[in-house]
Amino acid sequence: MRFPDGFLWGAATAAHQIEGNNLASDWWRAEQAGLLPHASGMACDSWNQWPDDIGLLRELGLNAYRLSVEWARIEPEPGRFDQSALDTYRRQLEAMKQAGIEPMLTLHHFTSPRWLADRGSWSSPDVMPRFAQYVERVARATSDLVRWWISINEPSILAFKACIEGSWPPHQPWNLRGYVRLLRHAARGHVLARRVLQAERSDALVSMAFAIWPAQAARWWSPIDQALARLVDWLWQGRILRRSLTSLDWIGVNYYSRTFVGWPWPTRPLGSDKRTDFGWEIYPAGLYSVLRQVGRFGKPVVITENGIADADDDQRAAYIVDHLREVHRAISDGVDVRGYMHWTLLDNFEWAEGFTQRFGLATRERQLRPSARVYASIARSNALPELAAVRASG
Ligand code: IFM
Repeated sequence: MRFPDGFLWGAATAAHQIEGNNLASDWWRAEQAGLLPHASGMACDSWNQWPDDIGLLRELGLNAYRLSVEWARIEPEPGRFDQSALDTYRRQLEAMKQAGIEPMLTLHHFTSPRWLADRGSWSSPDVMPRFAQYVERVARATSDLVRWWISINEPSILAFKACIEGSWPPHQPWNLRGYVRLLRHAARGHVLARRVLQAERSDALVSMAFAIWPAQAARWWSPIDQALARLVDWLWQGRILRRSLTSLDWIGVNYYSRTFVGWPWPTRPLGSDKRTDFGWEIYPAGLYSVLRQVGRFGKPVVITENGIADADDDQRAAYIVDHLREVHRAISDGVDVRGYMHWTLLDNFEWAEGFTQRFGLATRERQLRPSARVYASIARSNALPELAAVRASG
């Protein structure tokens, strides 16, 4: 089961989750104010220990790394750009290039500068020119080193958590207007970011990373549940993807599991009993169907996130292999999949769950888990081994 030549084998991270001391961000402020159950603190201290992170990628033989730059660090006050922060990111990118690791750079991964939050954050139209200005600074400082870009990570999750559930900054439960505006501004912000990036570097490849949890009818025989599943799919994830299609050079897919929808809303977990520490159902076949679904748009696709909370590492190796089989199946059926970024390199700050959910190929102390070796051997050989061999090797 070989993968195409040049396939990108990587890991993915996000600045707030690993860097530590993200002082000027809306998340930091909310954490300190006790509006969130956990505080990120030093996180994985990657702001200082990034050479070790790159060392891990090298040890694993990965040829790609998806990381994010933090807007709050780069522009801690409106219009004041911190050159030393940009220089730090540049050094990381240079080190990656020297190590033969292709960077994939995310420009916005959930967190925003406090000053932006004070002005209405992504629900205010002011965000769009501000975002474009910030992207321009990042592009000027780094675009010679970066070809693959992600403008915004999982806008639908951000909108849901911030403006429906209200559990994330800016904590606005059932602000439907804010929800719609956030998604609209994210879509427009992406278009502006792409324009800026391609003005700086004409071969820049720009996407968003879309959280795609296929919605399925809780009771397959119920027309109401089926209609609801289609509606949720469309409102929650399909709409922004289709709306942005003409301005996507490729499609970034974050896939973890599926979701069941019905009326009345299902109160107990449905699907199989195979679950992660987070309680998410392990459902590799869903990745195949998502890849087929987005493959129809005829653009290159990258799995920008896929991973498992598994503190004792007894499920991760099989999880990786089972999902990669589905990726391989989609490629064999004609989907132009270019890469796979495993979420995540290190156990990190998992947002409202703090450090309780361990998604890392390595611990915060940078100890690689046994499953990381399985992933490394797949990446090195650019092929999937027989499942039996993987299981036997533990
Ligand atoms: O940790 C997150 C990441 O920031 C965005 N996608 C889902 C991951 C796991 O919950």
